[in-house]
Amino acid sequence: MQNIEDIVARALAEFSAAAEPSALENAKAGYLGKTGELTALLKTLGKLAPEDRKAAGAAINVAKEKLEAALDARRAALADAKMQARLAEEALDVSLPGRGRGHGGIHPVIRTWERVEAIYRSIGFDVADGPEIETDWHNFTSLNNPENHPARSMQDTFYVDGKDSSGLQLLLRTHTSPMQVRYARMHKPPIKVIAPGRTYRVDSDATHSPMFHQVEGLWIDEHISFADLKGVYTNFLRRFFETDALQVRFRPSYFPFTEPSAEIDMQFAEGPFKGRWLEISGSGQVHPTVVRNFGLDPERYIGFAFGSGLERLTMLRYGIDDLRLFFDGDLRFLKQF
Ligand code: 2U9
Repeated sequence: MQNIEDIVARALAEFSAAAEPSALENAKAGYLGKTGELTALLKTLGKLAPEDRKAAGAAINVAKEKLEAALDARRAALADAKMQARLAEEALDVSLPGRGRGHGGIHPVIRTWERVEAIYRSIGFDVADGPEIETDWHNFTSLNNPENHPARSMQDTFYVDGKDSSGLQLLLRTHTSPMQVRYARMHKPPIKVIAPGRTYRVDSDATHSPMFHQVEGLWIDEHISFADLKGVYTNFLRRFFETDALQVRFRPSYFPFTEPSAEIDMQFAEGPFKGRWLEISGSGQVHPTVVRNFGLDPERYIGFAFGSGLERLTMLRYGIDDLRLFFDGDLRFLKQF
C-alpha cells in the first residue's frame, strides 16, 4: 500500500513543520479528521475484496497509531517550547542585589524634644499635649495679655477664619502656654507639667521661622519659689548639655503672664561657646491673674513658669548656626543626627 506510506510521510512532515498548536491541529484534521485522507482511506475498506480487507485495515490502523503518536509527541514538544520561551522571558536574576530601602531618622529638633521630655519626666513633671488651633481666650486673655498687646495683632499672629463652637475667635497658638492653662484647669495642685510642641508666629528670617517648637514648664503649689525655678532649670541645662561646667544667671525682664519675670542666660566654661553669655529661656513667677484663671486662689497657690525654644536648644547643643537648616529638608544636614 504505497498510498498509505505516502500519506504517513506527508503527515509526519506537516506535523513536524507545525510551529503552533493551531497549525498542528489543522494538519491533523487533514489526515485524521472527518474528511481527512486516512479517514477517506478507511472508508474505502468496504469496497475491497474480503481477502484484502484484513491486511488493508491493519495497515491503516498502524498508520493511524503512528500519526496519533507523532501528534502527541509534537503537541508535547510545542507545549514544552512555549514553557521554555516563557521561562526565558520571565527569568529573574535572583543573584542581583536588592534596591534597598532608605531609612528615615529622627529630626534633630525632635531629638531635643524627646530628650527634654525624658529629663523633666525624671524629676516628676507630667507632659501635656494639646491643640495647635487655639481660642484667643486660652492663647492670650487667660495669660493676662492686654487687649492692645502687639502680640495680638494680625502682623504677629495667624488668625483662623471661623469661630469655635462657643463663638470664640480661633488662631494658631503663638506659644504652648494655652496648653498649660488647659492642664492647670483640669488638675489639682501640685501642678507640675511641661508642654512641648509646635507654635506659630508671623515671622520669617534667618533667625525666625513661622513654625517653631517650644517647651514650656509650669510648677504650681503652695510654696514654689524662684529658688525652685533656679534649681530645676540649672539641673535641666546641665543634664541637657551633659556638662556641669555651665553657669546660669537670671536677668530681670517683662512678660504679661509672669511677675516678676526673668530672662535666663547660660555660659559654658568649655567648648565653642566658652565664656559667652547666651540667652536660653524666659521665665517668671506666674502672675496672680493667671493663677486665678486656673481656678485657683493666688493667695494660696504660687509657682513658676518658663519657656524655651527647642530649635535654640538644638542649635546650642550641636553648634548649628542657621535656623533655616532645620526646615530645608536637606539630607546632607539631617543625616548627621
Ligand atoms: C503659663 C504661665 C506662664 C512661660 C514663659 C517665657 C517666659 C518666654 C519664650 C522663650 C523663647 C518663647 O520660644 S520663645 O520665643 N518664652 O520667654 N515663657 S515665661 O510662661 C507661662 C506659661 C504658661 C500658664
